[in-house]
Amino acid sequence: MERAQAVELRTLRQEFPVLQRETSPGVRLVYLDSAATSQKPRRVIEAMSQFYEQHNANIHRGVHRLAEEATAAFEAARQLVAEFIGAASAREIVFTRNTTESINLVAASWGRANLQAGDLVLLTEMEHHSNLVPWQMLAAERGLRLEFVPLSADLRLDQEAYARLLEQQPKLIAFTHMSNVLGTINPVSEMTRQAHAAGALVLVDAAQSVPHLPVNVTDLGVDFLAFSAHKMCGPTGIGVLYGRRELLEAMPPFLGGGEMIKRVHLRDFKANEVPHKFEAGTPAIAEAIGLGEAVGFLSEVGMSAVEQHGQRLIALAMERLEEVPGVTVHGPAAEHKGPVAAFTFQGAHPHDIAQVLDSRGIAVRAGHHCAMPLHEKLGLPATTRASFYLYNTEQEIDQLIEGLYQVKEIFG
Ligand code: C6P
Repeated sequence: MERAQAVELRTLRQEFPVLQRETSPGVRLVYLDSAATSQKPRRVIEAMSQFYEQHNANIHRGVHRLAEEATAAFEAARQLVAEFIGAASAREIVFTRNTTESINLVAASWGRANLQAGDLVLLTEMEHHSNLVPWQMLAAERGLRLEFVPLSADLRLDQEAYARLLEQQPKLIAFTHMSNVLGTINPVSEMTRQAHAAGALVLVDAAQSVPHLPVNVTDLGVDFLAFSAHKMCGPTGIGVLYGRRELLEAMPPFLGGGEMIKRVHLRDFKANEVPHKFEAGTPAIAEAIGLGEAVGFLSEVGMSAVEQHGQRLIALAMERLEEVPGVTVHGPAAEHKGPVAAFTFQGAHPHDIAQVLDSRGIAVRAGHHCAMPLHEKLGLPATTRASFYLYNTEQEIDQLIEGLYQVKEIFG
């Protein structure tokens, strides 16, 4: 039985120490910036401290007791991550620093080995800079063509335009599962099926989806999938690249150094097996263990329960935000969105809105959210973004709305 069936999801707040703090005397923190980074439950913090207090050693090197314990804990975390996203094997899980590094790894390794001048890489107009710039860099180096699936009028992806772009036979389509600005959830399974039928591989930026939805790479059929621990109750400094094993095995290494080799001579080397081939140098060991603990926590809560809670919150937030005169929420209808609401407020700059909210203990993000081309497309220099996670409550949405009425009073 999923734990959420026995425990009210909102009581999980108690497990997040930072959510108990005040931002100034008498002002309790209302954290609505989980799309930037989530808060961490006590058990993740404790798992990392416990590692440093009891087991700290480098991994895959020593034969002493601590080195063996550290190696076992690190590899156990990899296994937990593999099971969490439905990968066939832990060998398909490469630990990186974050989503950004995972995408750069594919661009630098698979991209350089497989793409030539004139080849087409398909992206979309709603990508985060992490899934644009690595391809722009590779396109400049290799003479690739980049094309972009446009937005539809309701701020989803234009699927007819996608089908037409596939006729140009791209080598790769790289797109986000869930937009960090619009909240749009893209139909990964269907888009992947079409891409494969057209002969393209698929990379999914799952930085925002793995924290919020059940994601199963085998069911989705994707070739690569990238995400970050810090947005899913885990620590900063560690991310994941899932890659289909035969693809990873055929790819050249990304960074060179210790751990990624089997043998080294003065003039050449033999690369290690996957996934170690892509993990040069001492990795983020405590962070991997923290990620494993976060995965355990989310699995106990149940990702369906996390998804349903997010859907309830975003539906309510959209309804309440749209009642505030002058507020426009940018994104599709709530049923097509994850729990992210980026909005503008007539007469008030997004940074001013964020500052007024901050004075009331409410943390939101203002700016372009690392999606400048998307904001350009929307004709907006910036938006204010409230994002929700499993620890947020309906009462916090009330507090956000009250804060916005204060913004209205101040800025007219
Ligand atoms: N978005 C946000 O506030 P990193 O920084 O590598 O962990 O994740 C990059 C990234 C990639 N794709 C998407 C869809 C993302 O949302 C992010 C991170 C944060 O929206 C920080 S810019």
